[in-house]
Amino acid sequence: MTKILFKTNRILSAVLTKCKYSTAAKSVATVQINGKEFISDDYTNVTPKILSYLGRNLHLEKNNPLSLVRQRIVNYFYSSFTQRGNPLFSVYDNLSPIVTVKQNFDDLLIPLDHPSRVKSDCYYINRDTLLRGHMTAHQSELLKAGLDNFLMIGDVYRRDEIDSTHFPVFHQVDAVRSQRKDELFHDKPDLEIFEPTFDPNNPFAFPNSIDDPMKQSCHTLEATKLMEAQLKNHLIGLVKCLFGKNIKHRWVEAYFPFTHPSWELEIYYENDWLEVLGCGIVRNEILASAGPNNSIAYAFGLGLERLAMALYKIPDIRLMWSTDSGFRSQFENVDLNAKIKYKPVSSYPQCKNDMSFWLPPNLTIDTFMNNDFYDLVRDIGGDIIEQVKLKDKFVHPKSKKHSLCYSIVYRHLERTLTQGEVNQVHKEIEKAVVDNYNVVIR
Ligand code: FA5
Ligand code: MG
Repeated sequence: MTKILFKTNRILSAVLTKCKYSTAAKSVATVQINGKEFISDDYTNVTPKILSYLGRNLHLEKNNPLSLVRQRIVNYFYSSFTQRGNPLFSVYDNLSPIVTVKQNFDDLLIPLDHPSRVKSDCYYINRDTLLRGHMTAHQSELLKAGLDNFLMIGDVYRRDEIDSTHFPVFHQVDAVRSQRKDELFHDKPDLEIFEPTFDPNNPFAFPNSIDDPMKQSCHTLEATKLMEAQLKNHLIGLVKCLFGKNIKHRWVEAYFPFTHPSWELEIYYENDWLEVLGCGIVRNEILASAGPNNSIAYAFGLGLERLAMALYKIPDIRLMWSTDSGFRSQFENVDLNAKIKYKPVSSYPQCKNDMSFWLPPNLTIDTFMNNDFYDLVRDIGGDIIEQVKLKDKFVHPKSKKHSLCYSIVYRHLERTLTQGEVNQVHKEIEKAVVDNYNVVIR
């Protein structure tokens, strides 16, 4: 378990160090990551616990289920797309997860008021820099570098709920496939990618509208439909390659600011529909700003954890991080395409403890940030936190004081926790909650 002191400000105490700049006499708080220094500000919300996941690169770790799924996906793309015998796609799986707001949002046309930007959903290092929330953050820079077919694979960071399928760090594979007219319509030379009213050499001359649900106004319907057919065919091919040809799937209309039209692919797994990826036709503004102004592209992003959990029947997302040999050996030196079913090493019991507190007058049950609380619990409890759930909200009828009750489920994946041990961690969390939010434990 990580032991971190939380005094007045839990971030300041552990990640930030005061340093003096020679030019300015004022002292500035900074965040140190891998020897690099970032000046912190009111947006800083990365925690020591979250920063400790940087560099683990589970997707590249030998014998990790995520790595096996990654290799199968890369192989599928290598073998499906070749040019004169060489793979068409290039793979980027070692890009730094520290990105700018411009990369993660602005370059992808994500509006300033889009919910994905808010502080309570992202891990910001400061106002300009964050841990990427999706691999799409690298799309523009790779297009600018002149690439047209590429995969981007890596760890992404989101502040989210805590349960068996959610962890604040997960892994995505993102891809872009672009084509020019001669490739897309090689046997149909009379068809065009762009509408005659649109001049691809002057792409910003008229606004590219997405009002039509079928296509972007700059594209022809034929080009959009052919790209959609190829995109869907390749992705269905991918899930069939992973899960077998009988896998049930369905397409759901979706919205992403950086693609239009957009879809999500769901597979039927254990009696329920599971969303595995988002995709669509890349907004032409992004392509045109990044360079290629005579092509059309599709893009997708999928989550490796969901696929690995479904493929190998892994019941808890935290297991991906396990270094236990009982877990790891099951994925050692295996044939990539072999059917592996994870055998639980043993299922250790859960311990449940509730935590109720009165909020101070400056907070209400509606303004109290659940995600801040989840991070704090995870920071103190570490990986033995299996689930945190808001159980009850309450306003006292007379005193008008606001109260919250959370249930915290503790479970160690590799041994039995004693109630005494859990109580001690629970007490430490209570103390940190009191110190950070000025609450009164009930
Ligand atoms: C995105 O992240 C988009 N960038 C995907 C995209 C790329 C769309 C390019 C269009 C073009 P979304 O937030 O839905 O979208 O996440 C994509 C996939 O990541 C999901 O389908 C799911 O498989 C996985 N994923 C998302 N959130 C989680 C989570 N909390 N835990 C595990 N996997 C997740
Ligand atoms: Mg989604």
